[in-house]
This record gives sequence, structure tokens and C-alpha cells, in this order.
Amino acid sequence: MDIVEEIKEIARRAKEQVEKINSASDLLSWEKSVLGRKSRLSQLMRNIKDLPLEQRREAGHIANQVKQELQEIAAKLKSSLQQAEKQKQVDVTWPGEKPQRGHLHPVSLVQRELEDIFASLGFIIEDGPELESEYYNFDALNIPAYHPARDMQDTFFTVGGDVLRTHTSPIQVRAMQKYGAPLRLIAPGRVFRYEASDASHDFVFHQVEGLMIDKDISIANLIAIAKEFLSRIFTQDVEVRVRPGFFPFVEPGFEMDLTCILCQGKGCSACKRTGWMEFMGAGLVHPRVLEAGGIDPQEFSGFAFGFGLDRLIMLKYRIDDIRLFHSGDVRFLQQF
Ligand code: FA5
Repeated sequence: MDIVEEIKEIARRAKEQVEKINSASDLLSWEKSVLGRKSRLSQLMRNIKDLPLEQRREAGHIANQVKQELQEIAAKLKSSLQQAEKQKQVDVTWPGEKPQRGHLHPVSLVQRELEDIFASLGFIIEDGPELESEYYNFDALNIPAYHPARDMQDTFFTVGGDVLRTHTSPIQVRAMQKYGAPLRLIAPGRVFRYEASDASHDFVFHQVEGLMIDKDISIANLIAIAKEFLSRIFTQDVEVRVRPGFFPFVEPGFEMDLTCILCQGKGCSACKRTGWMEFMGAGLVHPRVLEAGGIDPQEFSGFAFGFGLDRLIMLKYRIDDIRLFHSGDVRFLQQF
């Protein structure tokens, strides 16, 4: 085939190929194969100078024409592909992408639910410092230094001698000093204990403290309030019972159980066939604690309770490992 014919053939095939191109990357490869330095067209153009004069003129002319024409085709296609890409970006009919929305952590969710329940019963929501003095965490709660009751909870101490609060009970005395009596509050918050974690223990967890001080407050008030908020949280009738328990800041002190909400009190493996589940510590506020809060124990009495919020949530949602709360696993968190 003579050189002019071959150039024409190259042009014909190149035009045929370019028809099928619909992406910028395909266009780039096409340009490279047809017009690139190693392309057959470029090779032929380099050979033109060795042809006899007449042939050289004709071949040179055709080659330049073809090259220019193919370059123009490439430029046009490039701009129309860019245009199409732009249109795609602003096409209002293009299906939208659903943004991932955040939501509340189960601890925040149930804490808010509890706050609403207690607010409806006339309780205020109180807060306290997580870095607490030994005085409020222990002494004011009738746990003097060197008293063995300090060993009931394993404590993180700071170099300065403060502690990461081991329970929410210090808020009792702080609130009594702040508001005096009568007083009704709950105080939810994070607490810290220097202990190994397992499926039901963490070293950072949440408690909710409850305190009600007035004239003639008795265990009957404690039981009524506990039954009320638990029935509302579990959206079913819940019974509670009290057993003797020791906490230095209450007298008498109790452990409070609730009917097993998994078997409705019939007895199952979760409640060790007893129909009851251990739930919280409670009791009547010790006169020394009232005094530390500046309240006269001759005039006022009160009850206090403290429970593990994480454990309540585990029961409510049937969660079997407390460590999931801090795992940061979105598959777990997305379920709430
Ligand atoms: C107390 O902390 C008392 N301050 C409660 C109290 C308040 C009693 C007012 C009387 C009057 P206790 O150490 O038992 O008590 O802890 C209370 C609850 O916290 C437990 O019933 C349990 O539900 C939860 N809890 C205790 N340790 C852990 C832990 N490591 N991980 C998760 N929850 C825990």
C-alpha cells in the first residue's frame, strides 16, 4: 500500500474508533495510539522526508491534514465529555445520597427518659464534679479515713489527693448544702472504680443517685417511687422488695431487688430461678450525712438510693456485655 493510502486508512479507522468513545480515559488512550509519538501516523510522517519530491509533497499535505483533523476531533470530544460531566454534577434529578445521621447513645437516651420521669414526680436533676474531694466522696458520707468501708469501692486517687468519684452519692451532701430541705433530686453521672472489667463490670460506668428529704419520709415512700419509675422505664408493672444491706451513709440500709423482667418473676436462668434481680443500694439517709449537709435530723428525714444505669439499660434492651457501651462499635450503637 502506498504511503498516502496508508495515511487515509489510518484516518478512516481512527474516526471509526472515536465514535465509540464516551469517557475521558478512553479518549486519552485513543489520542495516544493515533497521534502519539509512537503511533503509525507519526512514524510515517518521519519517513516522508526520504520520499521523492512529488510524492513527498502529496504525502506531507495529506498527513498534515489528517493529523489536524484528528486533533480537532479529539479537542471537540474532550470538551463535550467535560460538559456532560459538569451537567451530571448539577443535575437536580440525579438521585441524592442519604447522609448518615448521628443519634443519641443508649446511656444518654435512657438517662433522658429517667430525667423526664423524675421531673414529672417533682424531682430536680442535679450534677456534680467527677474529680471529687475525699471529703465529699467519703468523709461527708460517714466513711472516715482508715475506716474499712473505704475498701468497699476501689478508688483512683490523683497525685493531689483528690479522687475520681467512685459513686454519685457525694452529690447528696453537695445538694443538701446548696438547697437545704425539703429536697427531691436525682443525680445521674459517670463514676470510676479501679477494678477489672468483665461482662457486667466496667471501670467507668454510670450511676443514678436519688434523694428525697422532707418531714416524715419513710421506706414506704422509697418503695413507691422505685416501683413507679421502674414500671415506667420497663413499660410493665414491676414489683420491688428490700433486703438488709450495709452502706455507711444510710441507716437502715437495703439492697433493693426488682421482679425479673425477663420471666415476669416466674424464675429463669437470668434471675437464678428466684424471680428477682438485684438492682440497687438504698436506705434512709444517715443522721450524720444530714448533718454534714446542714440539715437537722430531728426535723427532717429522707431516703437515698443509687443504681447502675448501664445495668438498667442492659436489662431494658437485653444487652449481655457492659463493655459494648464504650466499644465505639457503630453496629451496636445504630440499633438504638
Ligand atoms: C453504691 O455505689 C452506693 N453509693 C449506692 C447507694 C446510694 C446506696 C444511696 C445507698 C444509698 P454499689 O457499690 O453497690 O453502691 O453500686 C451501686 C450500683 O452500681 C450497683 O448496684 C451496680 O448496679 C452498679 N455497679 C457497681 N459496680 C459496677 C461496675 N464495676 N460496673 C457497672 N456497674 C456497677
